[in-house]
Amino acid sequence: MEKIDTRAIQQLDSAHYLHPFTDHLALAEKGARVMVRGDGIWLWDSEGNRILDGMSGLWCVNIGYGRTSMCDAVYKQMQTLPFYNSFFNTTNVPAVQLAAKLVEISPPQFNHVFFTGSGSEANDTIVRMVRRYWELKGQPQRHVIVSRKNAYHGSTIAGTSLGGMAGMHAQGGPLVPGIVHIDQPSWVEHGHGMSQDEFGLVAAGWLEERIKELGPDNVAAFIGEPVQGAGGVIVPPRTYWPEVQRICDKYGILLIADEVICGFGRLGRWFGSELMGIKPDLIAFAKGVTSGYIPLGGVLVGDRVAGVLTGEGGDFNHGFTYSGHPVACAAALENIRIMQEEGLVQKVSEDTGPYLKQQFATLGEHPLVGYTDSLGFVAGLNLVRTKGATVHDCEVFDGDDGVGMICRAHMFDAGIIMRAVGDRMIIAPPLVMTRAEIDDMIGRIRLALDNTLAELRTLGLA
Ligand code: PXG
Repeated sequence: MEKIDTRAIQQLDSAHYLHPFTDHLALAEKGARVMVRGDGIWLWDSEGNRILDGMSGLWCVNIGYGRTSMCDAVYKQMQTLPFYNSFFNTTNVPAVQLAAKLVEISPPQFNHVFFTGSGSEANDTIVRMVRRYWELKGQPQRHVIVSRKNAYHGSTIAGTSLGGMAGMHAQGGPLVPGIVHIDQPSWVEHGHGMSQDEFGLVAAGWLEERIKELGPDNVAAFIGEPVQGAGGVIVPPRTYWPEVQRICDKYGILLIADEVICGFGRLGRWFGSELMGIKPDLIAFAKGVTSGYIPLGGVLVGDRVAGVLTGEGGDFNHGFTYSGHPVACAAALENIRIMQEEGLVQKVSEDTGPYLKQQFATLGEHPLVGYTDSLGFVAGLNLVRTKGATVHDCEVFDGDDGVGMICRAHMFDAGIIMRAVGDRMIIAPPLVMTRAEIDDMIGRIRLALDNTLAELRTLGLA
């Protein structure tokens, strides 16, 4: 491979490239890491370092890097028809085939798909679609959407408004009106003195309280990630989602699952909703649909909404140039074919997911780790100053000490990418990861934890 001048790329990067969610002055000082190649679960940077990608790119490279059949599928489609739109009574073959494929692999209430270019656009579409649904039902006042604090639903204005990230809400307002937030079902944060199962019911009860405050006739929908991803891999108690479903049914409000992370095998099912035992009316997807090889997102539209939109709605004045992009859809078809051929969803459910759970839990013995949990192919651990009998008895670090970021740097040095959310360290590895690769990953994490502890002792923080 051609030799890359890292410094020159970093200088051009600082001069011209505005990155997402980045402090550019700080980045310019150290220079960005330049990723140049991927194969399987591995990445290489421009300095020749090989790094295990514990985050699947950004929760998306489910089939791993370097799949030549993905390149072939995209190349072939680009040669045949690189683009055509789906407006004005036209369609294209890959978009139609993908819609049918998604209907086949999704829960039975889904028979329609709307395509977008990203997860954020999927959620924007959902906001407009649920409000349109209630207009058509003759209840336009039903426009309020209930979401959760610390949720992530994207970075467009509607995605930001739906999400519950305080740091995002603080910038670039005003936000989209008619969106409210209840607390997240984080047992670690809010469940002191309760069993997980008890807490799950309490947390779902916050939804019912809020619906009553708002007046049930004003509430359009509830939206949540089956497992909160960017918020720090928050796995809700198993009692939570069924109770949320019961409450939504009781008041007739729509249930939306944002499966941008949880979809396409991440939790050992095609969709996380199946594992949580819920029947959402709408599902947002993106990321894993193409394993990130090409941008694509969309909305699975359940029969309840699709029936009204298509049956009574006339034009729904919404859509994107790239809705149903033939090349992106061809990539998704090949991605799903690979996942099916290799039985990746089943593998995560029955083999490597349980193995990851078992091995990840051993990290709980480390003196820095106060709590671990995992589900399918997501996992997280909490870094603490002193351990206690339960996570609620641990002494945590001062948020300003930046312990998570210190740990993250040691993870890189140990050749693994792990994401820090405050002092919680999380992973979402490619679904192709083998048992031997899980062992390798856990070894690297353990080494990085040891090195983090040593540095914290030197700094007088531990
Ligand atoms: N919903 C969920 C649940 C997501 O995780 C989006 C929507 C938005 O998708 P797009 O394709 O518009 O980015 C996401 C994206 C992080 C991180 O720091 C997570 C995401 C994006 C960027 C950073 O973990 N998830």
